[in-house]
Amino acid sequence: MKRTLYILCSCAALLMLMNLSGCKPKNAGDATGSDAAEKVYVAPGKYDELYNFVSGGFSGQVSVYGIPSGRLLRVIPVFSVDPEKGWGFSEETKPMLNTSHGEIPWGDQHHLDLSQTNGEIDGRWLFANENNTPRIARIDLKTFRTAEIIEIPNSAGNHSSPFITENTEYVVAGTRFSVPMDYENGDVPIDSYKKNFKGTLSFVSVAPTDGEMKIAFQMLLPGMNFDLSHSGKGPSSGWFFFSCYNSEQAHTLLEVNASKRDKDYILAVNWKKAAEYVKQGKGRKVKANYAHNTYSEVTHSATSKMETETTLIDVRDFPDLVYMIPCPKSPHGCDVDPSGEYIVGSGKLAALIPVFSFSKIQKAIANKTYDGDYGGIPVLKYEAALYGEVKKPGLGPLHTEFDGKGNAYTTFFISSEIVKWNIKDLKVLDRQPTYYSPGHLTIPGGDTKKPYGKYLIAYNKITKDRFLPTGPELSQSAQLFDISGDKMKLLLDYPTIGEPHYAQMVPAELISKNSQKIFRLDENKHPYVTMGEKNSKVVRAGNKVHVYMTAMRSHFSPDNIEGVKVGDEVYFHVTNLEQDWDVPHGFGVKGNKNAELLIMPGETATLKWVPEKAGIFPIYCTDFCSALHQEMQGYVRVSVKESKVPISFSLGKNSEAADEMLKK
Ligand code: RUQ
Ligand code: CUA
Repeated sequence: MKRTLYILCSCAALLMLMNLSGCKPKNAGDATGSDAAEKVYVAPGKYDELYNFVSGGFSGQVSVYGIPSGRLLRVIPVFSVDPEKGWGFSEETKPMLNTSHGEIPWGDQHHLDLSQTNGEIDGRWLFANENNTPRIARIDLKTFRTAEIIEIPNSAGNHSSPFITENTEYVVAGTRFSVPMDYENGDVPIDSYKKNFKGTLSFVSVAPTDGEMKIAFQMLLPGMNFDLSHSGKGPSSGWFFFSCYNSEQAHTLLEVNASKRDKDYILAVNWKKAAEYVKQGKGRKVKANYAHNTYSEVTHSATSKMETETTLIDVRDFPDLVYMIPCPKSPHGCDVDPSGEYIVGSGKLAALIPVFSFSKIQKAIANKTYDGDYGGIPVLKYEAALYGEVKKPGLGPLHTEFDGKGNAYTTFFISSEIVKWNIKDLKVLDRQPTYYSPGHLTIPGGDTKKPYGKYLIAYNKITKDRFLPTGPELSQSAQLFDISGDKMKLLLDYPTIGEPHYAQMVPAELISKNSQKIFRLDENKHPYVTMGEKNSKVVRAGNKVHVYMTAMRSHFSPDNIEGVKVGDEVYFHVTNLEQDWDVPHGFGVKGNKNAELLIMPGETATLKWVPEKAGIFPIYCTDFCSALHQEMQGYVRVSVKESKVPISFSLGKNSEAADEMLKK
């Protein structure tokens, strides 16, 4: 009883500490002077120097900013439906959001990683994780569209994801929540956690040419929480490092019960060896049920396939695959420097930063310098793996990025600052306040072998008074720093979308040169494509009505449709015939319980509509496409169920019957 009380008290103290986030740094943190203004000013018509891809947190989407201006360029729908673009509303995109639980309209998107070749950003794909219903998405940077989503079975709260290996061989997914495995009976008492709950780390292979993802294998580990991860590089290539907390294996009141031990762990995983074992046919095949969704740029349609099996590597059967490195106080960030030698663990509740040495880790493994084991996994002696500690850096370190010039930059949530320190001598070089309580930060290429440096962006969790108030809910704030000099200089504050966690930045050139402008109409293999206006038509098949419609400045063909009946399933398959850059057409139907379509040049998209009452229903283009955009409209006549009105459609003419009627 006394003990519990003590724990609760110390926890209260801890919580107070955590809540100190609002304690305001002294100077107002203004990026003063024309100096800063000049550095972020991108003149009208000029382009930004970098793309910045920002995770959307609970918005489920990814946003794209230009840096240094901080201008929002685009929001890419990924895990959440987006009525603006019809994502998840058009028939073609609905399968992208399919999971083993059925179609899910929302996701919680935390981390992003750009594809790499030889440890450098190659500009091909952007990977995004989803926590809530574990998934990984691949975004094609030619089109800035989500091309693929794979669900991760035997996992819950896919947080340490989607970090990639040096040549994008694998993208990983580590479970935050340990849970009973999908292939077992999960109907167990929650307090049987220690016995029945397991953690998995999934290695998803990425095909080198088309990027297609596949769950190559899953590693089975004792129940605990996996938080973040980064791949080794250079000398540590072939290894992956995962931070883990709740080694206490608590299942309730984690803020107290998972903060008891002085140290949790960083798990070092030899993935190259695991991959070899799998290649040799080792590991156990287990039944699984997970969705694998792909979007085709040829058919402009997604397909969702249910997969049925994964390969499980129980680390207890393969003793040379994983090792645990003690890391103080509930480690969060787990970052590897550009040389691949130093691994930085950031304990959320720690007042120092441990830096581990890959070569020392290897030596400790070779010499079996162990400090017992954890659930059968050898635990290396802390000192044997440690390169050194950054002393008194600040309070509550979370994440670290690198500038490629031998410096590391760490965010501190509790003391609300960014601290620059030298990787070799571990001396603090500079500290700048942030407004307020930063989580992640990003430097262009800051987690690769070759950082571009120059800028740093802090993503702050608390905004308070930084912008004009907008009621109880505020946008989160990003802060851009110039890191080209010895001291970091604040340049710009700007609001973000959703709740950004990790982000990536990359010189614009690498991506803009490949950016696709249109889809070629002659390559459109959509099953309901309409090649040219003369082919437009309306076809009834039972209670289904298929409208083969075209859009061209400034009309739809057909634009008058009759013969639709209440309760019909009407499918508008709209092909945008334009072949010019930046001429999308939109499509909306009055009263439809659905979103619009936004159709790019050369693309076909389908909107489903089930009319519920008879009458005249306008349709129109929703995207201002020409001087006569406001003329781009039409009508659908809906008759009662029993009606005998035949299907008819037209563009630019009256029917003979109508002409007769109007004469009278
Ligand atoms: S987290 S604020 Cu979801 Cu990456 Cu550290
Ligand atoms: Cu087409 Cu407006």
